[in-house]
Amino acid sequence: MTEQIERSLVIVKPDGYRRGLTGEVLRRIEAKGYTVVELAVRTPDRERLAQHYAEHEGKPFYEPLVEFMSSGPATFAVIEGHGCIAGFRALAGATNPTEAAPGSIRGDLGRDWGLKVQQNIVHGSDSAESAAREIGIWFPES
Ligand code: D4T
Repeated sequence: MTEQIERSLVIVKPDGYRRGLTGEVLRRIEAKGYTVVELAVRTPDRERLAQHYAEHEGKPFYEPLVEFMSSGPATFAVIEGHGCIAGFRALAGATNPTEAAPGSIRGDLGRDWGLKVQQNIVHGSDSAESAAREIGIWFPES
């Protein structure tokens, strides 16, 4: 059991936004019972992406990842609820959409497009520390 109400940063990435999947992702979050407490559509800038993805700097998919993530509008949401960090990652499914279980967002709606970076529709924070850091980057006023 998680005692504290958690917050997680969710991004519907530019591929998900372009494909009109923002509503479907938010529907699944709300159907699960989590609350959307912040919501914004914006094209991610490279400076904040560099902060967000600092752990991946130097990896072969880093440049394609930043290029992809800054390629157009994305939907940023802060969601809230007990256990929502792990809960949303379960809703999202495995990073590789080919391996993501059917029933998950990536398993149902994503696929491998043969590109240098996985276009896997959503991002969700992976820990309470990451969530606090990422929410601070994208919603500094919250
Ligand atoms: P994000 O961070 O986008 O929610 O995805 P994950 O938490 O599931 O995955 P991640 O941080 O390890 O990777 C960030 C981003 O890079 C892409 N990626 C990742 C990729 O194209 N190839 C790879 O080998 C890895 C590890 C997918 C998500």
